[in-house]
Amino acid sequence: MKNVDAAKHSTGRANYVDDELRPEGMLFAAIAGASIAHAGIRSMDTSAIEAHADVVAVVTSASIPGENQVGSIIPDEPLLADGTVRYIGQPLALVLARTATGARNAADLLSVTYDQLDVVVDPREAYAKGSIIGPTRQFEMGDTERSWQECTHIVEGTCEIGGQEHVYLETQRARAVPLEDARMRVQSSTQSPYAAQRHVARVLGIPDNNVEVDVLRLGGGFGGKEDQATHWACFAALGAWATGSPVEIVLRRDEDFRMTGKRHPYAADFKLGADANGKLLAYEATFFQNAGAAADLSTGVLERTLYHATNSYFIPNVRVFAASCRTNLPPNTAFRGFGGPQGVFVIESAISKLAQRMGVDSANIQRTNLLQNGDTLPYGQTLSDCRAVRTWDRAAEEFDFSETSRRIAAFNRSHVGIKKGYSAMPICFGISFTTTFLNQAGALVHVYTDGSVSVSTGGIDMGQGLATNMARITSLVLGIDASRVHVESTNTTRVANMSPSAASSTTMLNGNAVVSAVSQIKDRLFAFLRSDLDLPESAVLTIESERVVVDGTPTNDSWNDLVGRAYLARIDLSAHGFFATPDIHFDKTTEKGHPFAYHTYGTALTETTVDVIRGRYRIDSVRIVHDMGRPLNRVIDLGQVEGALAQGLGWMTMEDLQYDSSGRLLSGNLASYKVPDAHFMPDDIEVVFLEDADEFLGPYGSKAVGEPPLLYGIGAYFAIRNALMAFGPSEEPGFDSPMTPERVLMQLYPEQVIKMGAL
Ligand code: MTE
Ligand code: LUZ
Ligand code: MOS
Repeated sequence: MKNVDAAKHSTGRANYVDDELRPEGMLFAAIAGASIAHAGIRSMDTSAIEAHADVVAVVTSASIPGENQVGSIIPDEPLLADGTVRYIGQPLALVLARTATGARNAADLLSVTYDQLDVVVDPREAYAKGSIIGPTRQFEMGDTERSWQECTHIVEGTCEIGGQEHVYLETQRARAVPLEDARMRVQSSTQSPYAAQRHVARVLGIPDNNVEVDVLRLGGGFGGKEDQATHWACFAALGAWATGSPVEIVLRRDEDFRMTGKRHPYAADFKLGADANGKLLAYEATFFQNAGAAADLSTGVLERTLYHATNSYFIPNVRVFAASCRTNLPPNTAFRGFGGPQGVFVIESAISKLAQRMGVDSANIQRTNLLQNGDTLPYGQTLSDCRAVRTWDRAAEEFDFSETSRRIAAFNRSHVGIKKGYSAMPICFGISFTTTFLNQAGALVHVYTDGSVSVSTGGIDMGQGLATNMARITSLVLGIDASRVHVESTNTTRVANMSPSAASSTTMLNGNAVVSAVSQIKDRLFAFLRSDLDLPESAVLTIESERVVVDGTPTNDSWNDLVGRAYLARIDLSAHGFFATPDIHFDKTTEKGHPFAYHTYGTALTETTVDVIRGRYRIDSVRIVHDMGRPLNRVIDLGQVEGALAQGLGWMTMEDLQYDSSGRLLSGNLASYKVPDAHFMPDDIEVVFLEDADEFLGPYGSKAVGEPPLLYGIGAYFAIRNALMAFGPSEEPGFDSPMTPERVLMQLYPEQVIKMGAL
C-alpha cells in the first residue's frame, strides 16, 4: 500500500499549519530573545517595540494570565524569562504585529540591561559545580570491583559526543484562534497535542477542556516536537488571548536553530575488562549529559542512556552512572533514539579500544558477547525472544564479513594515501516509553452509512507513515479496501490525554487502539447479521474483499449492504478503542524491572574509504539485517530504516554543532551545519528484513522501526576509525564525535594541526 500522503507530499499539496486559509485579521508573532547566555535581568524596556507602526501588542512574563511555566517533567522552565536568562535566544517578550517582518523588526528593538553571570557550557564543569537536574542514576549488576582482578585485559578511556540539530523540514510553528467564552483553538506542529493543550491551558489559566489542539501532520519531528512544540503553541495562544485576534507564529530556520534544543551532547568515562578469550567480564561508565538550561525531557533521555549502555552485549558485572548537567545552552530534548545512541557509542568505543589492546578484530569481541535468550540486562529485564545472534549471523553470512576483512586488508597493503575501513554494528533497542504510564493510546472510529470509515487516533503522522499504517490496519480488520478509510487530523476533542507520538511506539499503541475500536463495530455488525439471517452461533462470519462470507461461502451482502441495514436496525456504528501495553513496570528505587514490551535487533556492516592526506572520506556501503517482525508495510519500513540511517550517519560524521564558551551557537544555519544529502549517502545501501516471527504485541505481528536503525550510523564512526588505524597514526585516535574531515586530520596529524592552528 502506498503512503496515503505520497502524492500530496510530492506535488506540494499537503497542508501544514500555515497552509490553511488565513482567518480574517490574523496577526503575526515574533520573539525577542536573550542576547547573552546567563544573566540577571536588571530592567527591560519594550517602549521602542510598542512604538513600531506594525505592532499591536507586546507580552512579557508579567502579563501572563495563568502560570508562566512550560516545564513538563520538572517545572523549571518559564515560557517567558522572569528575572534571569539562562541561554542565548531564551524568549523575553512576545511581539504581535500586522506583518511577520514588522513583528521581527520590532522584536529587535527590545532593550535589556543585564547583570552578567558565569556561563557554563561543559557538562563536566556543570557537574563539578553541583549544577545537576533531577537525581543522578545508577544501574548495577554483579560486582565490578571484584571482577577487575579476573580480567586479563582492561581498557579505560573518555568520549566527547556531539549533539545534533533536528533539521525537520517544517520549522516550529502554531496558529491560535480565540473562540467564544474565552476558549482557544490551536493548530500546532506538535508530536504531543495533549502536552500543547495542557500547557496552553496552564499558561492562560483555563481548564484543559477550554483548549482544542488540532494537528493534521508534521513536516518532520524527530523528537524535536515531542516537548518543544508546546512553547510555540503557547505563544500563539498567548498572543491570541492578548489581542483577541487569530495569531500565527512560524520560526525562521536560523531562529529555530538558535532557540530550540537538540540531541544532548555527552561526555563519558569508561572502563571495560575481558578475559583472555575476549569474554567481557566488567564494564563501568559515567555519563555527563549536557542538558542545557532546563530539564525538558532530559531525565527521561538520561535513563534511556543507561538502558542502552551495554547495547546488544551480555556483561555480567556492570555499573553505569549518569548525571543530567545544567548548562547555559538551549534546553536539549528528545531526538530519535532518546539518549540510547549516546550509551551505545560509549560501549562501542570501549570495545574498539579493547580489541586494539588485544590485537583482535572488534567483530570477534562483539560476536563473542552478543545477548542470548535468558540473559538479564543490568536493569533486570530477562530476554525471551532475543534475536541478536540471529541478525549477526545472517549478516555475517549474507555480507561475508571474513571476505570483507581480507579484501580491505589487501587494499590497505597496496595503498598509501587512501585507506579503507569497516565495522560491524549490532544494535538492540528497547520498545516502550520508559515512563510506564505513557504506554497508552486511544482511537475513535465512525462508520458512515455509505460504508466509508473515519479513524481518529492520538497518534501523529510526522512523515513516518502513521496515517497509512492506521488505514491499513482498519482495512485488514474490516476486510474492506483501504481507500474507504480516512485517517483524520489528530484532535484533543476526539481522543483525549494522548501520549506523545514517540518512542517508536505510535503504531503499536494507536494501531492496537484502532484494532480494538474497529473490532467492536465489527462484532456489533456480526451480531446483527446473525440475528438478521437467523444464523446459528457456530456460523463463522468474515468480510473478505468487501463481501460478507458465512462459513467460507460468499453471500450476496456487500460491506455497504451490511452497514446500510445495520444502520436502519439502529446499530451503533461508532466506537472508542483503547490500548495499554501489558506487563511493563520499573522500580526506580531498586533500578530494576521490565520496562520494555520487547527489543528490536539488527546488525550492519559498514565500509568506508578515507583520503588520509586530506581527511576526506566517503561511506561506501551500509548493509543491514534488521529484525522487523511481520512488516506492516515494507516500503514505509524501508524508508524508516534508510532515513534513520541517514540521521545516524550525519550525527556521527558531518553534523558538527559548535557553541563557543559564551554559549553562542557557531553553526547556526544550514551553511555551517551540514546534514547528509543524496550525494553523501552511500550508493550501496542494502536492507534485509528478518520477517520470520510475529511480535505478538505489534498489530499484525509488526515490530517498531522508527528509531532503532539510527544506531546503525554509529558503525560509520568505527569504520572510519578502522581506516585511520590502518594508516598507523603516531598517536592512538580518541573517541570524540562527530568524525568530521577536520577531526580525521587532527587524529592523523595532531602536531601539524596544532601548528597550523597557531599560524
Ligand atoms: N520519520 C519521519 N519521516 N519523520 C519523523 O519526524 N521521527 C522519528 C521516527 N521516524 C520521524 C520519523 C522518531 S524520533 C520517532 S520516535 C518515530 O518516527 C515516531 O513514529 P513511530 O512511533 O510511529 O515509529
Ligand atoms: N519519550 C519518552 C521517548 O518520554 N520516553 C521514552 O522512553 C522515549 N523513548 C524514545 C523516544 N522518546
Ligand atoms: Mo522520537 S525521539 O521518540 O520522537
